[in-house]
Amino acid sequence: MNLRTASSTLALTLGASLAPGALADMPQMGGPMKHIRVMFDESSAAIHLHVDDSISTPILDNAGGPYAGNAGALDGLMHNAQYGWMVEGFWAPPAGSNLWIEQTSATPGLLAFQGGMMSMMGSHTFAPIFGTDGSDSTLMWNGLMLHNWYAASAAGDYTAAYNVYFGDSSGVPTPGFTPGSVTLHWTALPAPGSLALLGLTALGARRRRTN
Ligand SMILES: [Cu+2]
Repeated sequence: MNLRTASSTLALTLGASLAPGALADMPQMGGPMKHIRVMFDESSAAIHLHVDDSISTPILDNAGGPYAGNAGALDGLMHNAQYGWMVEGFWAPPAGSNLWIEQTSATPGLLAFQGGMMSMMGSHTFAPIFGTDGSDSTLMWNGLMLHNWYAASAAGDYTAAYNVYFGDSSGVPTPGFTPGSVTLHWTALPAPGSLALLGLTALGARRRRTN
């Protein structure tokens, strides 16, 4: 091996080992924020949830990684954090109550990890939530914008249903209030640009035309 070949081999090796890790220390949301607005109607004592339908169904994908620190929980999984819980209007839980989010059902294989505000990645713990790894199905929520991470290891369509309710410090519902309900949707795709992605994109376009 002459000197020129040796140095270009070294450059290739460095490039391959540095580029992905250096650029992908923290996972990407996967697209624009898709907010679930959480409103409280005091006159009917009911919580209402509204999903932003202007943003299309989030894609769980395996772009990026391996990730630094706790974000390593997403390594090797397709993932997305576009969905964000967001309080709308000026209201507070009744005295002695907190806001709780409960996952009431989900497609088997859908995993969830605790996030936070996208502008404060340091606040994301990536702790398993909503039944993942034996965690509780409920999550106390402080009302600040919350973008949790969803992940899956198998391609396909996933859904999860949630109630948002007032409860005491251990999650026991506060009597007299109607919870809000919502179902969220994702599609898991193995790799951007792959044949699977092209096929599903074509399928999606066909579905839209027939709707
Ligand atoms: Cu947000």
